Amino acid sequence: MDTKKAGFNSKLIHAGGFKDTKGSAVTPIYQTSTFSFESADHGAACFAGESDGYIYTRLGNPNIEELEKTVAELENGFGGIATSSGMAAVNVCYLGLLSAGDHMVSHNAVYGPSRSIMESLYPRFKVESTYVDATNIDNVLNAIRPNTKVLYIETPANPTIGITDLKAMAKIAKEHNLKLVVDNTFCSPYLQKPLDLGADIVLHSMTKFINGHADIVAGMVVTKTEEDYKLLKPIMMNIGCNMDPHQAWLTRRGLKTLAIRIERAQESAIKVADYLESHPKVEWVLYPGLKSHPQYELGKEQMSGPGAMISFEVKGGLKSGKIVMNSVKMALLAVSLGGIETLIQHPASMTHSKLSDEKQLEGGITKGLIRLSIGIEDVEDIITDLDQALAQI
Ligand code: LCS
Repeated sequence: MDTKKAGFNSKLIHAGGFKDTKGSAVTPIYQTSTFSFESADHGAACFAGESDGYIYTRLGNPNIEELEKTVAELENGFGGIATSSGMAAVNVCYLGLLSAGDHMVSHNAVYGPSRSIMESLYPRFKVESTYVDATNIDNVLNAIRPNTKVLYIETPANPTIGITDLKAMAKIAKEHNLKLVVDNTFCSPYLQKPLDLGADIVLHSMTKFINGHADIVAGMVVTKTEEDYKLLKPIMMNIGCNMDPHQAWLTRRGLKTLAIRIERAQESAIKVADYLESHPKVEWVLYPGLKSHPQYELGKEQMSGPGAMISFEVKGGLKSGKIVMNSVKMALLAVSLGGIETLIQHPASMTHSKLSDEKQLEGGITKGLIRLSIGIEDVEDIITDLDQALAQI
């Protein structure tokens, strides 16, 4: 079936274009490192790019290709480049788009390692970066220098749930000849399509909502143009941060239920955010679905729903927060997000612990901030669990 004109849910099930010669409803796992050629000339043609045949799994594999085509179609992009992890996707973009002497501007509350590697490793290759609160457009404009080449945005940001105006970022990128790279992990293409809003490249930690079952680590880069695809694909292939066929198969399977998983988790997250906001022991809650979110209107405009990620702080800061984290009985005290189980974690000492206290605070990551990823359990049970945990303070 040609899914180009199909709806999002139909694409989730049928996109990818793989046809099994035996009629299997599900793509078999091509658990192979290499593929035999029909002849020496066929092998040469495969290497010359004159034949579609597969060569070697690091360069391409039916399961990986099916997933790449599916995510690219969901994001309305030219092509997808699957990677072994979300961090591999981040680094494929950094390495492909930045050279010695270049500069990158980014949001000060991106996923911890996306920032810490840029500030610790890339200066060795003479790449500079500036991190600002990108929810304020002027901060981004003021950070741009003559050597700025990339604008790297995560929205909603991990873990502050701050929302950056992607159309405004796309305008700035165009005016200053920058590549706009957007980490769309928190939304998935179901809730936000950065390429439609003007981004050049979108990336994902597919470990999260896209796979959704907390059983693999994976990443994806989707480019809007063939030119950027041709620039970035060889970086993945030559670094060797490719996916494994089984990892790709599991991700493609998880992706089929993306929409119903997000709908369910989001419906619960709205109720959990309301519950937390009205709880007397809670200091503040940040959730795009709450009117109190500073970018509530912008969120409604560029996202089709508020998602399943909530940050909050209890009165009494970290000391009380630890009591909540240590007292939950159903939610897992674990990092990662976007899976079917509710997770709770402490960014300052866990996901963002490699950033200095100063950088954490400048990015809005307070010591007491607790992050929740709402799963698909019964919402009554999620709230009961939080309620008994908050009662321990
Ligand atoms: N981008 C975002 C927004 C992320 O949240 C993560 C991981 C990555 C990239 C990297 O992806 P990975 O290599 O782990 O697939 N975020 C995590 C988190 O918040 N908790 O644990 C991992």
